[in-house]
Amino acid sequence: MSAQKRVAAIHDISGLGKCSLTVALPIISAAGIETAIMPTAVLSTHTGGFTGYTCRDLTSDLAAFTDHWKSLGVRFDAIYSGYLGSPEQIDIVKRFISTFRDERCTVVVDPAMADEGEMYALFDMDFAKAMTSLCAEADIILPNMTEAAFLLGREYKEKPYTREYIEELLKALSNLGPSKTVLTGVSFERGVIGASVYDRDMDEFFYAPSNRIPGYYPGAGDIFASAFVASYLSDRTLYESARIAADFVSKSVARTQKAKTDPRFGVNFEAGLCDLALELRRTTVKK
Ligand code: PXL
Repeated sequence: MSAQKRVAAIHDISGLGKCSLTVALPIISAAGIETAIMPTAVLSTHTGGFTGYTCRDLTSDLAAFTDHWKSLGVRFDAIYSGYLGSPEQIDIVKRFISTFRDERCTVVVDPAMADEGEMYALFDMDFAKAMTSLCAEADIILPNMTEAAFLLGREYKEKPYTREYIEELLKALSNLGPSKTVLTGVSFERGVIGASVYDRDMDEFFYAPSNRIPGYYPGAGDIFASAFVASYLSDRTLYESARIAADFVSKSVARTQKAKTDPRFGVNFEAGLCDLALELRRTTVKK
């Protein structure tokens, strides 16, 4: 058996509402990959639709976390960052990347900060600028359509999109630095939404479509990104990883819609973990 891979996941812990580390851990673990976690804050819930949540910021612990891990001589097959609380935390993640990056480490940045044309509560355009500079350090970024607009300082456009528009956007995002870009929330026609992928090294575009279920499902982007990381580190290609992640999210949202639960509490991804694990155990050769 080959050595177990290890991911460093840098996100908050939201106690209720299934997002960030509470989805990254189970999804990446289901792929048989070790997940070391650096929690950036502890909240009672995420900020998307709840009021009265608590938030304990852990910024002052993060440099010592990084230094302690370095002293232990560990390495990571991927560094995967998501929701971060401030430009200061973004600087700490940059330092983490420069401390641990090696030739076999993939840096994946999910610039979690906005959706549906709006910034999440607590963020502003200065944060978006700092996030753009973090994306410049990544190998792979996974913005949604709103985050893509804010990263580029452009106006957010509503769906449906044309292929030309999406391909131009993907190239502009790639020009920020990352060689691979996975753009979510891309819809060319009613009833279908998916992820568009651009690999600059190959100059190739792909589209991974799935059924669109109307409504806002907080945490779905984090579930997509975590399933993507799990798949990519399981030696799936960039496109295959986006397809597996899009399918995993779409099934999770469909289950939740069928159960008619309050979407703020997150989607039912747990029921799909066994199938995801089985799919990722099958061996394939990376191109
Ligand atoms: O990426 C989703 C997310 C994660 N963590 C916190 C959030 C959100 C979205 O609102 O508020 C704390």
